[in-house]
Amino acid sequence: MEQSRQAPMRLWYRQPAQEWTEALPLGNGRLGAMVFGRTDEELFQLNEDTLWSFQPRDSLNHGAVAYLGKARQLIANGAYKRAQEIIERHMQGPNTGEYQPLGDLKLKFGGNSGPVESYERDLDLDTAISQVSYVRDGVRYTQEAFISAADQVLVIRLSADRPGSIHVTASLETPHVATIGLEAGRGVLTMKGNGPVKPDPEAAPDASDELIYEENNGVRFEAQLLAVIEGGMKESGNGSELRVAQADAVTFLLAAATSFNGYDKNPGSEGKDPTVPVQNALATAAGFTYGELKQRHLKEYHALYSRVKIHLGASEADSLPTDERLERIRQGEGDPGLAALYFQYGRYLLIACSRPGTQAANLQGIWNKEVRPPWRSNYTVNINTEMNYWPAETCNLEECHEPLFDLIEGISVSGRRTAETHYGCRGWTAHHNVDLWRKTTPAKGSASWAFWPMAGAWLCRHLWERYLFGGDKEFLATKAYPIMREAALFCLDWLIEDGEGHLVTSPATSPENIFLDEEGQPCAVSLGTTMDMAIIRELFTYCVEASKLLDADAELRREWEDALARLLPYRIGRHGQLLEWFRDFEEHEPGHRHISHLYGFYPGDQIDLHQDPELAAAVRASLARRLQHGGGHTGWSCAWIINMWARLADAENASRYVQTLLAKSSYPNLFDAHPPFQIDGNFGGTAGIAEMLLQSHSGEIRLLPALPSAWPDGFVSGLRARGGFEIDIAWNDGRFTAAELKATRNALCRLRVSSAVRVMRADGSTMAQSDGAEVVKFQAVTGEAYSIRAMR
Ligand code: FUC
Repeated sequence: MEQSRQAPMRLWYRQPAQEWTEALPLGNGRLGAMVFGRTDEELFQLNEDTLWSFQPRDSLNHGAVAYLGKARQLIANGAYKRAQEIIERHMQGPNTGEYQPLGDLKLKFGGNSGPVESYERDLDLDTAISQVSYVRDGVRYTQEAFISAADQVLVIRLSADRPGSIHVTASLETPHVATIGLEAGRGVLTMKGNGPVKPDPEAAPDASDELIYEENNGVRFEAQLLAVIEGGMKESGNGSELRVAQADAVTFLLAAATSFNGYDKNPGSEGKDPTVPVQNALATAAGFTYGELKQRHLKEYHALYSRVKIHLGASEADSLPTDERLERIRQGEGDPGLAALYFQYGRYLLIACSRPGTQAANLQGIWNKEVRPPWRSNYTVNINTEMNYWPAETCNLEECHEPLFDLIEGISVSGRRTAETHYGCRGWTAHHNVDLWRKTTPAKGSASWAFWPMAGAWLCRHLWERYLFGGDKEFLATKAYPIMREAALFCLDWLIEDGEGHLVTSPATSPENIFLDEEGQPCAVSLGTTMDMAIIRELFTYCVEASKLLDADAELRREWEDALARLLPYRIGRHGQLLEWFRDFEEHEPGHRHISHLYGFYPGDQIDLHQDPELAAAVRASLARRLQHGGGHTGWSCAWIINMWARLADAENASRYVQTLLAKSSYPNLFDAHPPFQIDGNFGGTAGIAEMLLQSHSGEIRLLPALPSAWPDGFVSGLRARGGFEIDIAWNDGRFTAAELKATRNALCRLRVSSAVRVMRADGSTMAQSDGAEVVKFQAVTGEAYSIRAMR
C-alpha cells in the first residue's frame, strides 16, 4: 500500500511551563525528567524508577485465614455489612511503598538582562527530543534535551548563535537526605542520598504511615552531572555547583542509579553500589560527541517508535500550539490531528517509561515530583496498571510490555505466601495494590478496594495476550503458562459452592463499587461478583487452551473444564443491564467510575458484539446507565469507555469520548488528569483509538470497526492483530479503501470489513472475495503479505 506521510508529531508551546503538568516528559524507561523550558532558571525534575520508599518486609496478616469461614458464613446469611467489618478489622494488611522523586537539576542562566523574545519550546515525538529556543539580547539560545536508552544518560545541549554567550550554573537538589558536592578532580557534581523507609511497627506502632530516614536502610541513590564545554571556561563555584562562563556551547550529561538489588533484598544492607553504573555511564557517554550521542539515541528510539504511523485528518488547528488546540477542543471544535498526536504520545510515553529490564509503569509512569504522591504512585492493579499496557501489543511496542511480565513473575512468588497465609489456598494471588517490593497482601482501608484477591488472575491475561499476538510457544511454555497455571490453582481453591449448583467467589467485591443491602446500608462485600466470575472464566479458558497447546496437565485441565461449566453465569437485571453483583442490588453510586462488570466485553472478549448480541445489548445498557449518572468522570474511566464504544462498534460515541478525554481529562502537556495526573488514561486513550481502527478478537480481524465521521480520511500503519498480523489500513470519505496484512505465522484469517473486498497475494492474484458478505476468509501463510481492496 503506498504510504502517505504522517504529519509531524509535536507538542509545543509559546511560553515556559509554570506548572509541573505543563512541563514535558523525557524518559528512557528507567530515568525520567520533566523539562520546564524556563529562561532564567531552567528546571529538570528527575526520577529513577527504583527509588521507592520502604524496604522488603513481611506484610502478611497471619491471623486473616481464621476469619475467612466467619466472613463467608455472614455473607451466606446476607449479613454483608457485618462480613465487611470482619474483613476490614481482621483480614487486611499494611499499605504499599511510595514511588519517590529523585530530585531537581537546575540551570541558572547568567549574562542576560533583556526581555525574552521569539520563545518556543516543544517535545518532538518523532525524535524524543525536547527543544527550547528564544532570543535574548540579540542572541538566539537553543536547548536540546533527551534521555538516551542507548547510553543511559540525560543529555542537555545548550548552544547560542553568538560565541561566548553561555553562562550557566548547574545545581542538584533532592527532597531526601543527601550530600551534594563537586568532586574537584573530576569536575563532576555528585548527589548521594537515601530514600525514606517505614518505621519499625514495634518501635512506632502509631506512626503507621510516617516516613523516616535511616542509615543502611532504604534505597540509596546517586546522580552525577558532568559538563562538556566548547569555548569558555569552567569556574569553581561554591562547592555544590557547576559553573560555566562564556562558552559557545555546553553539553551536560547526567547519570543516576540506586542501590535497588531486587524486590526481596534490603537496598541498604544488601544493596548494589550505585556509583558503579553511574560512573560507567558517564565515562562512556563522555567519550562521544553530542552529535554521536544524538545519533545513537535516535537510532535506538526509531527502532520502536517508527513502527506505527497514523493520520486521522488535517485541520487549521494543526499549526497551533498544543495548549491552544486543547482550548479549542474545550470549545467543542474538532481536531483530528490532536487525536493522532494523543495516540502517538501514548506510544511515546510507553517507550519512555517501560523498557526491557526497567520497572513497569506505575500510576505516573516514571514521572513524580512528590514524596507523598497521590495513591502512593504505586501499581494499582484493579484497572490502572493493566490499562497502562493495553496499547503495548496492538500498537507494536511488545518489548515495552516486558517490565509488566517481570512484575507479574515477582508477585507470583510473593503472592504464593499471600494465598497460603491469608486464605489457605494453593497457587498465588495479589490484591489491588502492588509496589516495587512486590507486596501482594491486601492494603488497609475500605474492603471495597482493599479486599480483592483477583489481581493475579487479571494480570495473567497480559501473558496470554503476548502469546496470542506474538505466537511464541517458548514464552508460553516457560514464562506464561507456569504463572497462569498457579493463578488458576488459586482460583480453583478460592471458589465455593453457592448451594444452587454454581461456583462463586466469597467474599467478593466489585472494584471499588458499593451496593445497598435490604436495609439500604452501603456494602461492598458479597459473593460471586460479575468481575470475579469473568476473570476466573477467562483464566480457566486460557489455561485449558494453553495446557492443550503444550500438552500438559490433562488432569488439571479437566478440573478447569468442570469448573467452567459451573461458574455463576452472566445475568441481566431489571434495567436491561449486565448484573454487577450476584443479585440485582440497588447501586449506591449508579455513575461509578469503574465498569468492572463489563470486563468480559473489554479488555476481555467473552462477550462479543456479533456472537452474543443479548449480552452485548446488556453491556450497552450498563454503559449507558453509568454515563447517564455521570460516569466516566476520571481520565482512566473515560479511556475505558472509549474502548467499550469501540467494541460496541459505536463510532460516534467512541469519538465523543475521545473528545471528552482531551477536553476534560488532559493537562496542557497532554498528561492524563484523573485528576490529579495519572498516566493510565493516556495509555487507555491510545489503546481506544487503536481499537476504533482495528480489532482482533473472537476469531476475527475487524477493519475500521468504529470509524467516526470526525476522521473521514486517513490511514494507520503498523498496528498488530492477534493471530500474528501487522496491518496497514487506509480510508477515504469515511469508507474503507485498502489494507495490507503481513502474516507472521500460518493462520486462518477471518476478516470483517463493512465494504465488499477482494483479497490479493503479493503477485496480484486473487485469494478471496467477499461478494457482499461481511466476513471474508482466507488461509494466510507465514511471511506473506496480502492486499485487501474495497470493490466499488
Ligand atoms: C483506583 C481508582 C481511583 C484511582 C486509584 C489510583 O482505586 O478507583 O480512581 O485511579 O485507583
